[in-house]
Amino acid sequence: MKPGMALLFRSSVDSAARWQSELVRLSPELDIRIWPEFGDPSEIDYALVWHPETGLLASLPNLKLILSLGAGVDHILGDPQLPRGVPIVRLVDPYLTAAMSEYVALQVLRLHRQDVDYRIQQEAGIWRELPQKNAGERPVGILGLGEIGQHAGGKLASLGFPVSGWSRSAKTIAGFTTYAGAAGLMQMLGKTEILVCLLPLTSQTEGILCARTFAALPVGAAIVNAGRGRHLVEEDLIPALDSGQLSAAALDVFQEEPLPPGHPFWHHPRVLVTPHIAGITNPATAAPIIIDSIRRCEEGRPLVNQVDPAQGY
Ligand code: NDP
Ligand code: OXD
Repeated sequence: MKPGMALLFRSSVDSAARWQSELVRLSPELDIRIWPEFGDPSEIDYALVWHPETGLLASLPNLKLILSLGAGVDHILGDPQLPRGVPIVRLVDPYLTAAMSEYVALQVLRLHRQDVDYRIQQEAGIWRELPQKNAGERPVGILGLGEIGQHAGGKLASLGFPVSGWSRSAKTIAGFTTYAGAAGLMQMLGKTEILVCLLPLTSQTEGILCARTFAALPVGAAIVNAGRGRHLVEEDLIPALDSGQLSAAALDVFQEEPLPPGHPFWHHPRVLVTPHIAGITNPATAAPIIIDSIRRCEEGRPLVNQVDPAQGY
């Protein structure tokens, strides 16, 4: 890499020191500038970001490449001042993917084994056996068959769950039943007892977890949302849980993060809340991927995992 290349690091998570040491170890010639004290904006070649503030990227006139600190890029594409000609790459890291699959497997098993009901029974001191199926009798449907959806689906299939998945483009994946398009979604929902959302947030997918979707699931189905908070129409969830249409929801992402104090999800007995930790970016495994993208850009080689802003992911 040419000496003097400058990278702006901006994250809402306090991880700058770890990132700096990983990046410098791999590429000592890279000049890392930590937001907000990053000097002359015209000197910045690369921006490695999570939730950059509106206009930050547009203020960098010589920016060559935007690198997302996460797999999702809605936090970048949502900036109305985003400089449109600058390529964006998202993070695809097997470590992150494996973490997401662990989260999905955990929540699907909890929902399948009626952990929510047993927690409620324990609170009340009730010793009662509930009828229980085996995994092979509990169909799981995954919204989004990308890097994470396919990996998580593979883990669930290895646990014995019949796995279906839904994507934008039609696919054939060994061991999965696959669906695409609006009609495909309705077909999959009708056969899904646990619905897992692993979609990117786009104008097409926003609000997909809504009353209409819940009504298309069999009575007593459960949902897992590890995509983005805006996939869920939050006000539709509690009525679906209270009516018994849904039996439980495991949520890792929310419209407002942190989830505000007093939000009904905090205390609803059938909602499992985690603080956006399903897949935490790991600087040690992600830094080599970031450096590879920068080297590709410097050398004029094709980028990998480049985002298509027109599709929104
Ligand atoms: P990918 O881009 O690899 O996969 C996205 C999948 O969604 C693809 O299968 C794509 O279809 C499908 N899709 C997109 N739009 C539509 C649509 N309109 N209709 C049907 N299917 C659609 O993404 P990843 O698997 O790497 O990541 C998925 C998301 O997971 C991220 O965008 C992020 O929001 C979330 N995430 C959450 C984390 C957490 O900690 N909670 C951590 C990491 C990621 P096709 O295959 O046809 O393109
Ligand atoms: C991601 C995330 O998109 O952490 O990687 O949510």
